Amino acid sequence: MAKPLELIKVEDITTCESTAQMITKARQDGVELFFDRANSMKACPIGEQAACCKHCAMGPCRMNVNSPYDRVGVCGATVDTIVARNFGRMVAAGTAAHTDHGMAMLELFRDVIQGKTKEYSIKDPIKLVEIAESLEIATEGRELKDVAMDLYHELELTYTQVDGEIPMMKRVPRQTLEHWRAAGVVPRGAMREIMEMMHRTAMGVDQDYENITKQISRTALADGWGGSMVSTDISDILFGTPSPVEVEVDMGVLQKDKVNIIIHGHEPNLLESIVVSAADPVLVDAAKAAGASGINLVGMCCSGLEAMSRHGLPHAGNFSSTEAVLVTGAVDCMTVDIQCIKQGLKKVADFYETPFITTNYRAKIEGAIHIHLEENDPRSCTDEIVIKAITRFKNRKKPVQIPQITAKGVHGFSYEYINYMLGGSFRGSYKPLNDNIINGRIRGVAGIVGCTNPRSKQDYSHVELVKELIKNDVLVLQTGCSQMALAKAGLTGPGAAALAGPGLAEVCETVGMPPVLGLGSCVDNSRILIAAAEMVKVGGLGDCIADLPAVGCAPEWMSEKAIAIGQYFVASGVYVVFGHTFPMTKGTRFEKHLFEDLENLGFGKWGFASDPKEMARLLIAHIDKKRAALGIDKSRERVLTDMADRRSLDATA
Ligand code: SF4
Ligand code: MSK
Repeated sequence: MAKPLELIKVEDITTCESTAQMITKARQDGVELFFDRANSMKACPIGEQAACCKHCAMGPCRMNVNSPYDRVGVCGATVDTIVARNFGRMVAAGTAAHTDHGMAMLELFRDVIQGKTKEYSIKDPIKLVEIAESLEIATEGRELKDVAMDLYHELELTYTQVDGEIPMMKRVPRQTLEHWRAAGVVPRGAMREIMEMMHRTAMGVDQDYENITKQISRTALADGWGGSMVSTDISDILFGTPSPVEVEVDMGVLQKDKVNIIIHGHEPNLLESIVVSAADPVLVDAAKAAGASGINLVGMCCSGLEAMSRHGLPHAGNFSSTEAVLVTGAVDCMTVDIQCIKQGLKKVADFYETPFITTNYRAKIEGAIHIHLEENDPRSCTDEIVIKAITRFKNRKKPVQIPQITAKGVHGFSYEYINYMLGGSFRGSYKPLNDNIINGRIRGVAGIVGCTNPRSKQDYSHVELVKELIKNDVLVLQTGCSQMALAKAGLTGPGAAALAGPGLAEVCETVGMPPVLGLGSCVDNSRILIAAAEMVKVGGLGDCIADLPAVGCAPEWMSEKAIAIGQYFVASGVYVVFGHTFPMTKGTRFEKHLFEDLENLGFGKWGFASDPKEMARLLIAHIDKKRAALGIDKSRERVLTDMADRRSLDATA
């Protein structure tokens, strides 16, 4: 039996004003949201520290988190084995999610090349050729279709290669790759790595936490430099590589007099087709005949990030706001594909009489309408979704209450655009970035990414951390739900340069960029890896990724995908700090291995902090350590954000 709901103050749940208004309304309407469930269901203290094993029927075996070495499992497994196995399975699950997504994109690419799918086409042939050349596929004088087919076969190995290095290893900086070879962590195909990870973590197999960690790294690298990277590259080739676009965000983008359709999930093919359906004059006329002034397509979560960066569509909010947006009563349909889709959405959608439509055979939800998106005929699915939304608009009965809050920002940066932005169209280059890091105007680079979590005040850590970093001249790259937290707070526009330290502000002004660059969805973290590889290649900042004054952080993470992402950055040489919680038993040798030893072995390492100011302190200290090692350190004080800064942000928002 769940405990009775204890209502906590809305201001303690979220810093997103729209979401706060909708939580209040949901309570008045008697609708339960995931914030309420997080409040009433306390996390199991043993599970929270990953100290429980249920890998066989001799257990489950629960370790003592206060004194982790006072017992072992029935089979004799130590706490280090148990926690490492649990961590490994999280990485395997996160890697599986990204690689399955990537493989679906690759299959779509194949069908487009073979002419089986006519609804999509190759939008960025230049990127296709660049990726082919980076993998040493001949392009000179060949038909694009032939190059594309060779590229397909080469990239398929990312998933299926049984032995040997996957082709994407050609994009890894030489010294980083040599280090991986020496450490025995160069990935084979993701299917093989995930299979081996699951095998080695089964009862009675790998019971040496250091050896398990090697497979954890290998599996994660098959994600970051494999499945995720293919997903991003193929999405760009098929749907266009993003370039900066000004976008309106927050729940105020819903329009009372229009048919509002929310797209939520991760794969771009659903949204690419629905964009076409929503612009179809027949359907627009049908919407008008129903009394609407038009159709308003709005993105959420990572689908929304893809939609805004490729089409400039408005974005209503991140993971923690997907139930809350339904409470407006203004959503005429929510359609979803894969990942981060709460089952609880169905119940909230039912209350507000909003059609809730799943479209992917891998992600059905009990009771939801399922309209399968057939890749060879996506329009029949997306047209039907639009028709259902129009019908709901026509029959709207629930009162509509839309928070009148919006913000504007610039999104849609990519590795390629940063290259062009910094170096100019004729000789795009990361050299100006490296030069500005070497001369100290930019102190370092931080990837601030990841989810929001109902057990953590929504958006708070993302925003406070990023403010702290830019004030200290750290250039911030963003993906996933974190990007939307900053967008709502007004920190993704050029005006945010007013909050940056003098060096970073000068660079932003000269180049005309904000200090916070949004790079897309959570699968697009591979863009940050490629940017890091380019920084190494350009020179002056060491020989491998581990030498760069670069760090990563997911302050409010929740998904296994985030753990896989964190691990592929750590294995690539980056210091990664997570906030909110960490699936680790404190005081164990495995904890020391991840948080200290890996760095001494030439990788990056993990860190943890629950307060954003402490996260910033850890990240900046690491950047300064790397700068000192490179001999480019200048003594400088860390500055803290104060009330004057807050007022200046309000003025720029
Ligand atoms: Fe317990 Fe060992 Fe079975 Fe895990 S594998 S449940 S520790 S007996
Ligand atoms: S959607 S994985 S909540 S970033 Fe990519 Fe957001 Fe995290 Fe899902």
